[in-house]
Amino acid sequence: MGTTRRMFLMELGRRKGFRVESELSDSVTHIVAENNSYLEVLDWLKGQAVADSSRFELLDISWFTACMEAGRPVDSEVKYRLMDAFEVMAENYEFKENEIFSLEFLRAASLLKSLPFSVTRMKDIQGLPCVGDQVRDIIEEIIEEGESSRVKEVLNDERYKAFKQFTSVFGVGVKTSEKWYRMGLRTVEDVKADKTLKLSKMQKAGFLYYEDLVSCVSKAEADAVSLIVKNTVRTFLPDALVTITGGFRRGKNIGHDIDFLITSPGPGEDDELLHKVIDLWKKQGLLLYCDIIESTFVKEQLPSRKVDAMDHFQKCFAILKLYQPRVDSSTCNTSKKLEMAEVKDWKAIRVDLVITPFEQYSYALLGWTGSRQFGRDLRRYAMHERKMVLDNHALYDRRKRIFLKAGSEEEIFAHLGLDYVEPWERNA
Ligand code: DCT
Ligand code: MG
Repeated sequence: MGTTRRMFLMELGRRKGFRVESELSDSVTHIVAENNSYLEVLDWLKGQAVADSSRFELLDISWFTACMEAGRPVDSEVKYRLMDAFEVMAENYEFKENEIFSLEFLRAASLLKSLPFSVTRMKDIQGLPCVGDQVRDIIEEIIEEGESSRVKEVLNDERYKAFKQFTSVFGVGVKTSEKWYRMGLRTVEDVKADKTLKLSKMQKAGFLYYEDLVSCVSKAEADAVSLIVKNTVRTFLPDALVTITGGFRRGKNIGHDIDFLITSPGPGEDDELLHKVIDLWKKQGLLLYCDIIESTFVKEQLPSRKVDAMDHFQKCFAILKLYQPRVDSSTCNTSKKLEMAEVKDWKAIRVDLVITPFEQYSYALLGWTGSRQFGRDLRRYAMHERKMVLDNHALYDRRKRIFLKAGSEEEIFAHLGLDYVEPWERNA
């Protein structure tokens, strides 16, 4: 993996009390790789001067992230190899815009995550939902051979590898990737080097801050940004409610961005708040990029019936400059001080701000907390089992033809006739 990402993950591991080495030595117990197959890592190991390579556990990055989430080493069994395989398959189908197959694998990954036991034999998955033929085949291969030929094929596929790189850039989706791939481009470097390409403002920022943005956001960084957002919002609106949503609210320790929901119990709505916040950050030199989208909400409009519809809130997709604490320079000599002055002391962080009217806040909170899959299934449940339409703004009872008000997430679950599900239980 890239240097910045590796440094970031190593630092994260150390902060969680893990011992992380960058060189292979006899003290190493687990080897973590990203975007490499089991065989590739084995090949690499052969080239290293170690007496006995069988004592290492070879693991994928998904195992490492699971450990960071749990705060301890988790069982390194077939489960993580399977989840990783499913993620690769789902992603590859997403790149091919085959939503049905992509969902099949995402659901299978969720199912595995929620299983209270480990899968070691085919018998373990008997009778489970969400296990279609494709999923079954891969489980069988991995249980029997330790890896899947189909997944390996995808990982080595030229198109998959190129799309994986392209879509890792902020502002680049499947459509743009397709275009670049057809032009013969294969890597992020290829795109950067091609001066004839017309990039959007978003993509330009994506390339400019690429290293920082792919390295992920830690919980500590999320907390630091949260303080900045709260302080800025409250200078303009002292009683505003600012809540972290997305993966961090679900208890995740790392994320690709930080999502915030902002509302105010006071009378009237302030369309200007978001603009004031952004202007202040601009003045303070903290704003690296921003795209403000105005509200398109129409009063009394029925909730969207599409499970993946965008909501209508006023929002802003931004990149903020987060200054990072650095070593005290007062004890350094002059040349060291000069050297430190040149070192970048900030990190670019993706931040989403969403402004919601107070009476829609609980629905917005439920929607923006995610996970995407949890939200999608909750909407499907509402529609098919309750004849209700749920989106990020409201819940509408189609039989009674009324909107159901909710002052908390608990009330929304109650309207749906479901037991309350805590945010950290919504990861699958
Ligand atoms: N969401 C939504 N409408 C959107 C975008 C997102 O309702 N237009 C919901 C779905 C999940 C949640 O908001 C947060 O979205 P992400 O930030 O994409 O996901 P995440 O779960 O926070 O994961 P990550 O760690 O990758 O940010
Ligand atoms: Mg997020």
